[in-house]
Amino acid sequence: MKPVIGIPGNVLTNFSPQYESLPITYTPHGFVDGLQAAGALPVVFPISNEENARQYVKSVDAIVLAGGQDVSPLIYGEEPHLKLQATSLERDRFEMAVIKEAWAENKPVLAICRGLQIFNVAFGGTLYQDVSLYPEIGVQHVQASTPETAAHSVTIEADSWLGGLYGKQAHVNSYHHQAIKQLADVLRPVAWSKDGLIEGFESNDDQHMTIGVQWHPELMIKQNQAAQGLFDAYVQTVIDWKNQSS
Ligand SMILES: [Mn+2]
Repeated sequence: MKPVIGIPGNVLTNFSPQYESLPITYTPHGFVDGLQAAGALPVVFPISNEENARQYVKSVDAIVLAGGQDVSPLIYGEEPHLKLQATSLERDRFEMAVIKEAWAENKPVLAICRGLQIFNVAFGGTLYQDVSLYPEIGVQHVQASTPETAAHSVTIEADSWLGGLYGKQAHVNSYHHQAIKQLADVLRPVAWSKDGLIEGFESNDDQHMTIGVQWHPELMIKQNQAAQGLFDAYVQTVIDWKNQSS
């Protein structure tokens, strides 16, 4: 049996004249391609009431959290700064419920970009609402080059899941104007850009399998072996995790 991996989806409005602006539930296709190529069956969870998160999580073996909107600063107790971009409280609340449920059931989570940010906030962490407001954050984190291009380097903790995959350094793409400020205490940082931002985290304990990356492997799976390799390794980890706990 292939592992089934749930991806909480997003809603696109004003999609195309063809659909007369009918809202569309979706996930970026790179996640589908990356997980299918790795031998998993991805399924999309439409944004839903928090009370449905439990049944959705029970229906899958693991979770992948996708990119998208800014996380609403109301959730971590700040007012929106002028540079805040679009948010969705409905998506934030549903994804936090999915995250909490996956944590309670010890199901693996791979959190990508916004996924890393909402996971951090779900467990009490905070975010920089816009990294351009902080002169000390000097690396270009919203890259001008195309998505399959590696834009900046990250230093990786050797003794970590990501370190086992990438080694001590990797070159990654970067499309985030927000970033982790205070890391949630259930997490440990395992990857950093040269300006000191946390670009990757894992869970602090052995009971949970959580991997967060601030970059977008799903946008470079065709060009970058390590990017598809991350999905391959995650799906293998999900299989091993399931076998070990059953
Ligand atoms: Mn970055």
